[in-house]
Amino acid sequence: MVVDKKAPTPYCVSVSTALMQTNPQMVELWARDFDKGAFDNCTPQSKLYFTFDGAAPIYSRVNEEHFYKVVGGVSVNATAAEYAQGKAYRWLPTSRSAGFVWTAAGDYNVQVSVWDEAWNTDYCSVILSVRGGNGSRVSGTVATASGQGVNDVTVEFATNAPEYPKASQTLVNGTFGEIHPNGFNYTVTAAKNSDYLNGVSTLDLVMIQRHILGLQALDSNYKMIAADANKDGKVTASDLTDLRKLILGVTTTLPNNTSWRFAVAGTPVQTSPIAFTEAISITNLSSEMADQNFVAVKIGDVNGNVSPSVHSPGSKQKQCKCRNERSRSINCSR
Ligand SMILES: [Ca+2]
Ligand SMILES: [Ca+2]
Ligand SMILES: [Ca+2]
Repeated sequence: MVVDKKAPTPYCVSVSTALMQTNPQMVELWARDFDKGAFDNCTPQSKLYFTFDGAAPIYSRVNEEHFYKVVGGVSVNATAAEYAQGKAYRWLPTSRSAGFVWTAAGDYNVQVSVWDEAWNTDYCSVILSVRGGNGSRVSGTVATASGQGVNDVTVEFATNAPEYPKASQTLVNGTFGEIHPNGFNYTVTAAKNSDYLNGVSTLDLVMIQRHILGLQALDSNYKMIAADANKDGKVTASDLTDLRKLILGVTTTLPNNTSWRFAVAGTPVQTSPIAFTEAISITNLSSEMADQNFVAVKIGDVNGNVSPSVHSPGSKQKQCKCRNERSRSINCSR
């Protein structure tokens, strides 16, 4: 039997975050939020424990969630109220990490302790920068080029803070709007990847074919994005192949593309190759920002008959199967 007497090697990262808009304002962070790849000679990384200030959870309760504090060098039970005031720790066995609450803005020296399964420990010191809880609302609309709002689009805000990225869904009219902490840079993206067949028919194939043959060019750059089914930056016969398989029911998705793509409204779409801006960049959010809009492009639909408020992914195909139980799927997908 080998006894592990060597402490883990901590590897930590400083963190910036903001107070949440709660009353009273607070932010809860997990010791693991500061980990950047600590390792040990015996314990695998996924089995390491993380706490603050060298304070271990109550050993007999290590497999249950509990609040604890250190009194005279010993970990003892604490209350949720003490935790909310930043006077105790919370142990979460599922993440093998302690949590702690900060209730005021400021820069803090934080000691993150890493423990192996033999309870050897070492720590690293990092700086936590907690910013004031003031936030600003960022809002916009996701709509097709013809102005129809698209619902259930996932709008994601990313920034360098542990509680991010954060995502929300657009409402039935395609709008989104949420308060985010000031003082951060954000990258905002939109995504929707359901119901590939929505709005895609043989008429679209005909129009794309006429474009490829030079008989009638697609008359908007957004239509070029829609026609580029295999997402290779150009509109060719390969796109027709992928779309035809979709229409015939041979495939239910496009192998190289999502069902929707989103361009930042008001930014140019280049067509050779097809290229466009897919993320909104916000620098140092400091005040309300409205009209952060995206243009939604349904891949494969160049004549614009997509239904922008289809809720459940694949609902059309399901209905179709019921109606055509005895017939081939080729009949039902039109
Ligand atoms: Ca060890
Ligand atoms: Ca293509
Ligand atoms: Ca169409």
